[in-house]
Amino acid sequence: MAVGDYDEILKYYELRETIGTGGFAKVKLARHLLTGEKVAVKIMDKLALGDDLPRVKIEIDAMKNLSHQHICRLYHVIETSKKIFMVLEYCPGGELFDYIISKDRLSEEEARVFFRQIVSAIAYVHSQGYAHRDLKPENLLIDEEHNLKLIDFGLCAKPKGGLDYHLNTCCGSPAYAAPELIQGKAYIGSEADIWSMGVLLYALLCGFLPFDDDNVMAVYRKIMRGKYSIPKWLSPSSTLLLNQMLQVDPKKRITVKHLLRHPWLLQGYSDAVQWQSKYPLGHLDEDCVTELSVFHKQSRESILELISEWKYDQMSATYLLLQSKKARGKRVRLRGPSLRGHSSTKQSVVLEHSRHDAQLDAMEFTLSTPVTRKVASKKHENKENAGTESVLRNEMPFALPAPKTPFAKSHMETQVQTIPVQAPAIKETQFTTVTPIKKPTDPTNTDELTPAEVLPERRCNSVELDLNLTHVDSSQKKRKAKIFGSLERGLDKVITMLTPSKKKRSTRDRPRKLKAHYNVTTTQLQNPDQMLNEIITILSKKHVEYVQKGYTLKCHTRSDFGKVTMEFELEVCQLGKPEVVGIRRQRLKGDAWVYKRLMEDILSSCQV
Ligand code: H91
Repeated sequence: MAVGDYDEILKYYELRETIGTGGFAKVKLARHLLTGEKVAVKIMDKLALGDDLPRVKIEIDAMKNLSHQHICRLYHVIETSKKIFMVLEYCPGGELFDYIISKDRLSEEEARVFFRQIVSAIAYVHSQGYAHRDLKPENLLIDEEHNLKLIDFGLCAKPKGGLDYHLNTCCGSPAYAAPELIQGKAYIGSEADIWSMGVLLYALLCGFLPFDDDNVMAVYRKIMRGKYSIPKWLSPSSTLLLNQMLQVDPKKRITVKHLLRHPWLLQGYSDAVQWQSKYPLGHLDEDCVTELSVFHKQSRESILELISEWKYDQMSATYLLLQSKKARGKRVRLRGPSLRGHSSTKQSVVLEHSRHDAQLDAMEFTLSTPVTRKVASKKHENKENAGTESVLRNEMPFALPAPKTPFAKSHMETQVQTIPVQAPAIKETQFTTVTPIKKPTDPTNTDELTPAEVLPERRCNSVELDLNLTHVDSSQKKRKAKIFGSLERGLDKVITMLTPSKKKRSTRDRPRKLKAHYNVTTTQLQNPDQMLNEIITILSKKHVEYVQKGYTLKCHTRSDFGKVTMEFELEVCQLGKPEVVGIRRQRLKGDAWVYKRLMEDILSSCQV
């Protein structure tokens, strides 16, 4: 991909490493140059999107209308001839899914804190006339303050006549889909969301899914019967609430209105769930407007007018990021062109990060001092886009998306009341997916090595994954459970971001120093090289392909047909107090529950 595709985004943001991939998108960490705030940038290639393009339009339109404390904020949309960039609120805590599995399951108290936030977000979404239709723990992210933010509105719907109107598209992830949706009946979006929330609450409290099997049809049958097991640790009040949400007949299902003051959600709280937005778009913050008018040397009135247009351009982004800065108790100040702090004088400039710099620096995420260009202060809009045909503005026919996430069955070691659950024998071929890894040809994507760049002995071939846990003895099972629990339990501190220069050195010659985090497994080893070698041996044994980059192993699994089914990273790192080696893991692509089992399998084979 030509570097030119990134010119526009690099005017306003410093792009950093890829933090995830969601189906057809790549998500990168970035920094907004004017505010210095971290953001997540979802990057999509228009050509590659193909039939999924309408989904992107749906997501952008929905996110422009939704402004809520528990919904990931959209700041900026940049469309070029080839790419669509969505600049989003950054959530350093990652997915709720990873958090649940790191603790096996959540206590009722902790589940309640999260579930109140989920109910708040969904009540707001429904109040705005939308149904989300893809609620699952992978679509809830944890922010800096340990609050949840709902993402992925690509499957959401806003029926023309209001939410009481029926929908027909069957979408979302099978395991979370409501019975009426699976049957292909016309359904009410809000009722289907309540069912998915029931599945989600079950996953929070149990650490596995209520309706699960190796075979998708079997999952559908279980959903239609509506019978699920009730592990012994579930309290009667949790069981009752789950039963009210997981009613096969949508008319018998509890409504959001009743959820807001349901006794289970009120336990330990004096108030009903607050669902109204704390950040309605109609109200503009005085301090942020003042700072913008001083910075741009324009009257408050003209700034107010510009912000109120809500074009999701640099003006919207700067305002929203200033507002988020203020909400976190930081100074409402805009920076000059240099991020390195040499110059903080306010100038009316459009930042233009040199194309050449981006090419050279992307490898190690260093950013050279951007070249600046003076422009008239009112012309902050990107003129370069003027001639580009906008896909987002065009009316597009609605294409029905195919069901998205493959499902997988979770293993269960607990006593169950209604259904006997056998451990799964998952083979890699049993989950479908996705696009094969593309060779990264865009120079800003140098953090992903192509196979050609890898030493031959560091690569291995894919055969079949043995994720069958039935043959594992119970002591080993306990160890597996511990891998995600143990020391990192409760430690939800954010991995300290390394400065670019530090990063340059550490990713190559020595492991990074990281803080304990729920995505980091603590080991008893002190020698990082020994740990690295051990992981490499296990990966080879499990037929997981990998690319080594310093102490990071970029891993992927393939189906029998050669398609990449899962992508994840394992990084050997150095922990402090006690000074031991840790293993950071991050899922980039693939089914979350299948990933969970693979991680348990790999890490239990290491000396952790
Ligand atoms: N899953 C459905 O992995 C598989 C950190 C991280 C931090 C983020 C902010 C926004 C988004 C993702 C973030 C993120 C996709 C975001 C928002 C919207 C959206 C998409 C992503 C993954 C993709 C990467 C995500 C998690 C979900 C991390 N991610 N680590 N901040 O549509 Cl609205 Cl795709």
